[in-house]
Amino acid sequence: MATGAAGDSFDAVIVGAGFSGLYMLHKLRGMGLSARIYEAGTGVGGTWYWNRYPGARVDIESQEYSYSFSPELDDEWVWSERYATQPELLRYLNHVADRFDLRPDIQLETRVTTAHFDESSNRWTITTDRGECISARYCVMATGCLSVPNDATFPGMETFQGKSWHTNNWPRDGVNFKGQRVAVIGTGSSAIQSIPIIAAEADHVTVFQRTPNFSVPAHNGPVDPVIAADWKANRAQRRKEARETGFGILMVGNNETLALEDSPEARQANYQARWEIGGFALLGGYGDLVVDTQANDTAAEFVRGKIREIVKDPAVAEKLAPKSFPIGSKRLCVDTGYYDTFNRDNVTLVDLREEALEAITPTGVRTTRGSHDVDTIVYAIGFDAMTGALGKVDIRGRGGETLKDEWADGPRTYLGLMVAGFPNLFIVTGPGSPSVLCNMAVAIEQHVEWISDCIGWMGERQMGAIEATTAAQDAWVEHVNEVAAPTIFPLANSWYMGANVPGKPQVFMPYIGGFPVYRDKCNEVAANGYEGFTVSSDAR
Ligand code: NA7
Repeated sequence: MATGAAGDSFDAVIVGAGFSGLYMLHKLRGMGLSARIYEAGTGVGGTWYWNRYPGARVDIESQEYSYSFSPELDDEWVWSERYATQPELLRYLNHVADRFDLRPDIQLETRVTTAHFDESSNRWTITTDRGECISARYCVMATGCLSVPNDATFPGMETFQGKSWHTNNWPRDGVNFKGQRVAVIGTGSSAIQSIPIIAAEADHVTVFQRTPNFSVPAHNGPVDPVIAADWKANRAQRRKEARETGFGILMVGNNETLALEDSPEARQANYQARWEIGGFALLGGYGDLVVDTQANDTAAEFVRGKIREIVKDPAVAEKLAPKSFPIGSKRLCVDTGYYDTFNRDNVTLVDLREEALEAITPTGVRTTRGSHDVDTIVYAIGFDAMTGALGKVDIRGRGGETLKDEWADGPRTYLGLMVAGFPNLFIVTGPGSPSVLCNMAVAIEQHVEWISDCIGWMGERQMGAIEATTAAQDAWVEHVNEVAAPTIFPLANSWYMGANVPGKPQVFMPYIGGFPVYRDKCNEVAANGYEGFTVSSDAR
């Protein structure tokens, strides 16, 4: 592991050693630039380093949720499961770090605390929690969209006498639930993946649900040898096809037919076939599910029907059936045996809409209807998504303006890549880009390649600073909102909207115009000499 000395100077500092940071470092080094990653964790892997809760796995098929930049890497890495587990993904990212000899330029156990732009030198001054002060021409925030926990607190949390864990900061040695009474608070993806596994081990699990979520079966298992062989033989083509889909995912089999054009019987058969395939295939069922609420409701009702079929107690099934938002407007969960878990004798569902959570007590969880004594509490309450990690660093641009202040009413970026007033600061998969509404592997590669091309272009011309103009940023933000407005996405209190974090401005953050449209726009901007950016030639 590298250790930076005080006064180090680089062409670029990269914050974070997850999927984005590792590829960014590889690209910049390949261009002959000096770069260093600073990473808070004790290892590389980002999301897949921190989220070690039982059952953690990716919700996009492994073949697609991986880097495409190196055919050799693609050929030598064999995924064992259709949806890779967290340990397998972490092994993969460690393999990438070794294979491309990245570790000498990664400094672990170091949190970047401040990043200030110095207008006289057109460089960033970056400080860390180890007291280092580093200078870099460029600062790349590869800090992830879901990396800072939602720090919502519950009254009395500190009084609990048992053990408690957050899913996104899970102990490395795991947790032994044998003989334990466990409370799980939250029913998002992390809870939905972990509850079936915890319930199989614990004495009793009480699930505290504020909003029920839609979930579809993963039908996980070993990678289908036919699919593996097809991808091996046609990988470049399959990757290309994926990049031409709106969400950067090929294996959902997008159907462009409109839902209401099919008869109810044909729709049912289509949804059933897609339910049997598993995963996001259901949302690929019709071309209008994300834009037409009536169409959407046919898919939502299909899943509610499945919940009523699977869960034996009709009252519990009704509590689990989401009715307050369109399916897909919150990220669809992909599970293994989630609904069936509520048929177990040792699982109880507490509906927080009927009995509000009042406090955590020394012995458990108290609601308006009474106390639930437990030995362990699992907080699966999500993340301060998309802006959380950027807000944790004191980022100051021109005139000492802070990013926090600039974004007080919600994030504003040009293309989700840069912010007016913050020259030479790049964000990988920032708000205003497809990011979390795209296969993250696809979104990350496109951003890293755009950023490295931009840095290369600047270097060739000996330019000192590049900065988004306010006009281009305003127009982009307007476009992002315009595209989102007619869709189902603003209709949910989701983390896409910032609605899960108390006090956070509610703005739809990702770009929903589709990955190909977005990529073409980024390419066009670059081809036109970085249209919408001001470039100054004062390299010092
Ligand atoms: P999510 O999807 O944000 O889920 C968090 C859950 O925690 C959700 O059910 C929330 O209910 C619940 N929550 C949050 N705050 C509270 C409080 N104060 N009281 C009760 N319940 C609460 O996070 P995940 O980690 O599961 O998944 C995040 C993403 O990671 C996922 O979408 C995948 O992309 C991977 P709410 O719905 O807000 O009422």
